[in-house]
Amino acid sequence: AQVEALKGVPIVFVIGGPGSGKGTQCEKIVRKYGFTHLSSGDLLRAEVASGSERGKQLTSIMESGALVPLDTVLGLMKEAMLAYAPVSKGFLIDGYPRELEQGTRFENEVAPAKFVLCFDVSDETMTQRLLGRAATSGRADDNAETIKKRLVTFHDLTKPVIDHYTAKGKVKLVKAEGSADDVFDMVDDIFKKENI
Ligand code: B4P
Repeated sequence: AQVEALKGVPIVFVIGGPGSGKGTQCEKIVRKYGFTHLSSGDLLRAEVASGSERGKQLTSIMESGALVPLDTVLGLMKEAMLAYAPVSKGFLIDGYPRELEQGTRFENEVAPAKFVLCFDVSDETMTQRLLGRAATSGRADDNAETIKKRLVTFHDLTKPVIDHYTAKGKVKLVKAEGSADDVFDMVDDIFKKENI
């Protein structure tokens, strides 16, 4: 059953490879449109930082560049959405779904997504951006070896998600090689056209 409190609230999935600019663009969307931004990666890192039992197993998975188990991510996402549901104008679900089943389970158990915002960037550019972020992020997964594995995970598991929603006519594809501001101009056009 879907979540009653989320009926009628617009939900946008934001996907793309590691370092494709998901988090960066979501911040800009929030500034202009006031959506609630929920990043699966941020939720997982917060869970790790909390020192919880659930968090303990996550660090090594994230360091390996693999996906954490679906039930963990979906559980965290659902909890956060319920907490914000009474005040939210809409949700940006950033970094999710990363595999097909994440999308199906979310749409069955939470609510359907209005559309899927998808950032298209070459592996070379993603690698450069993440290596750039490594200098300041302190993130265990921003290193050359893990980045390579994250790209493999993206091509193997997340590309099929993009194909699936493209076939359903739900994907808004953004070529995101340019500067963050240039990319946002394209994102903004999409949000305007969708009347959000
Ligand atoms: P995430 O936290 O989602 O990490 P990410 O893919 O690197 O995206 P992020 O949003 O942080 O970076 P952005 O592109 O904005 O995932 C980390 C890990 O968590 C995964 O590997 C996985 O293990 C786990 N995980 C997360 N979600 C999961 C799920 N649903 N299921 C299972 N496991 C999950 O920015 C990157 C850098 O590029 C920044 O430094 C930024 O400043 C720069 N940048 C952005 N746009 C730019 C532009 N246009 N030009 C120049 N630089 C730009």
